[in-house]
Formats: sequence, C-alpha cells, structure tokens
Amino acid sequence: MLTTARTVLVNGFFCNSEFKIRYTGHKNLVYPVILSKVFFVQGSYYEMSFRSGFIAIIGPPNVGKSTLLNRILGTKLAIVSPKPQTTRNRMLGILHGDGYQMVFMDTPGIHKTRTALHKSMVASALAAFCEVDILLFMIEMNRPDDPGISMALRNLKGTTTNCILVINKIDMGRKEQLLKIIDEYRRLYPFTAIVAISALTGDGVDMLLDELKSNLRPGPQFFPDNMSTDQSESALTSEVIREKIYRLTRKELPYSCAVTVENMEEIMARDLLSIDARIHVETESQKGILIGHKGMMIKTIGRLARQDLEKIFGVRVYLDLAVRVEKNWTRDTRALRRLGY
Ligand SMILES: Nc1nc2c(ncn2[C@@H]2O[C@H](COP(=O)(O)OP(=O)(O)OP(=O)(O)O)[C@@H](O)[C@H]2O)c(=O)[nH]1
Ligand SMILES: [Mg+2]
Repeated sequence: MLTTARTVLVNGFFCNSEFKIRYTGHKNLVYPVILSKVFFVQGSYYEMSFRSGFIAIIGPPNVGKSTLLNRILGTKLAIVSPKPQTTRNRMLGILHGDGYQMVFMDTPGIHKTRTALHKSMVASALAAFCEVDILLFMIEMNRPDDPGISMALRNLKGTTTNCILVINKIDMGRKEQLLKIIDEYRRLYPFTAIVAISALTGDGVDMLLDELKSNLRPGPQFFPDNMSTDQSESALTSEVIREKIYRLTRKELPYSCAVTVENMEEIMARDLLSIDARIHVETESQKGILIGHKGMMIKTIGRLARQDLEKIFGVRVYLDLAVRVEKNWTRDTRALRRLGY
C-alpha cells in the first residue's frame, strides 16, 4: 500500500518531510520505506561524526548498474541480464559501514522510449537526478558513445548534484582506450571524480567506495542495521522470476512480460513458503512460447526461480506459476499501474 505522511519514525529518529511510505506485510513486519529523499531531520540526536547519503547509479541500459549494486552490497539484490532494459523500477540497497550509511539507488537505464512502460522507466531514472546527494554516472568502456549518454548528460547539466563518472567493464578494454575516454569525458562535464572499475570482478570498487566515503556529509542513520533494501518479499520474488524469463526467452518476449505475486504464505507445519505468481504477456502467441512444448519452458523458469528464492528466503519454496494475457499492457498506463510500474 502506498501512502504519504509528514512525520514517520525511522530507526528512532523523527524525520519531518514529505515521505512516501510503503508497508510490507510478510511475517507481520511493518516498516516505513523512504522512497523520496529526506530533506531535514528534526529533533534527531545523531552524532555529527556519523555520515550518510543517498547515491543513485544512473546511465544507459546494460552498462552494469545493477551488477555494481550487488557487488557493493555483497549480495544479489538486483536482477542482472545480458539484455538491455532489465531494471524497470528503482530499488534501494543499503550499505552499513563503521560510522556511515550509504543508501544506493539502482535505476532503469536511460534510453529513447517507445512504450508507456519505457517512458515510466526513464522518468523514474531521471527523477533520481535531483533526489539524491551523489550521482554515479556509469558508462561502459567499450560503448562510450551510447545514445543514452547524451540524453543523461543533458539532464545532468540541469542539476547541481555532485556526480562521479564510473567507467565500467575495464576487464574488457585496453588501457590506452581508457585514457582516451577519461580525457574526452573530462571536457564534457565537471565530474567530482572519475573512477574506472569492473563491477564483475570487483576491480576498482574499493577505490570508488573510498571516493564516496569522502563525499558523504554528516547525517542520520536512515535505515536500521538489519535492513538491506526497501523491496518487499513479493517485489523481490517477481524480480527473480522476471530474471529467469530474461535469461531463457528471446527477442521481444522478455520485454512483454510482467510478473505479479498473487499470494505468499508461510506454511509453518511443513516449513514451506508457498508462492502463487502470475506472468502477464501481451498476446496469446507469447503465452504459448512461455509455456513451451509440454510446459517445458514454464517448468524451467519455475525451477530456476525456486532455487534462487530458497537461497534468498532460507526456506523451502513451492512456486506456482500461471500465465495470463493482458493485451498490450506495455502501452496502457492503467495496466502498468496494476502491474507495479
Ligand atoms: N565483462 C563485464 N561484464 C559486466 C560488468 N558489469 C556488468 N557486466 C555484464 O553486463 C550485463 C548487464 O549488466 P546489468 O547489471 O544488468 O546492467 P544494467 O546497467 O543494470 O542494465 P539495465 O538494468 O538494463 O539498465 C550483464 O551481462 C553483466 O554480467 C563488468 O564489469 N565486466
Ligand atoms: Mg539494471
């Protein structure tokens, strides 16, 4: 459920601001989740030596934004695929350090839009530009001229937020090429710093974290120690299923799929988490492909997703997947809202 409130209690601090908060119901847990930036904190007692900040990872599709989020948190939170436009919604990942807290925001790739779905994805990424304290502008070493970059740079020029350029996938390129890109980008925008990394191997990521630490300002601990994301269990579940669809299906099909979780129930007596999920596609023929010959495709998606979910939740999972046709949902704003976009 989404609602707004002026005052909420976040980890013992009263924060006064325009919040959007979401309640997640699994295991009777109810916690407020901040979706927009906290502007000031009233009556809080945080030590001035504590440092914190919101950091958005932005850039064109497929450059490795979600891979970096997972690498920084040391766990697989965001889904990753070799296909562009994998991430559709923003997601927070929280890094708890000694005397600091970094709240990372993974965002959808910035690209030329075609459908209502893509417009909503890009709008949510662009909105992050002025909602955070630091921007990580990520590009890929072998594609320094992706069309999404000029679009992102145009929007960057309209903000005053500190921005670090992150050149990713250095494991795939040559040093001379890297120096050329650094030189070119230095002239394009006054980046606070330029850091070259490989989110896949972890090369350079510690250096990036050091740079971020030195840019954090005194601030409160926004989230409790045991909280690593703002995503509900059902949102994480739909994403895991969607990742398997991206991995196993081809052409337009992954882009025409949305996943909703209809029911999630812990069956204590059997130490089992029972999940009913629905995959929405745009046409009958897509439904046929997704189910596959003798149901093989949907069974494989279900098996791989169940294995991941068991690791995430630490419990046996029973996953029931159904496929439903929701005609042209990617072009219909009301359907988008119903499906969580
Ligand atoms: N070789 C190499 N591959 C990487 C690196 N980082 C990410 N990748 C791969 O790049 C592909 C895209 O990674 P994602 O993390 O999904 O990219 P993204 O920017 O989040 O993509 P969207 O969500 O579509 O915007 C995946 O196949 C990753 O394994 C890297 O440092 N080196
Ligand atoms: Mg992503």
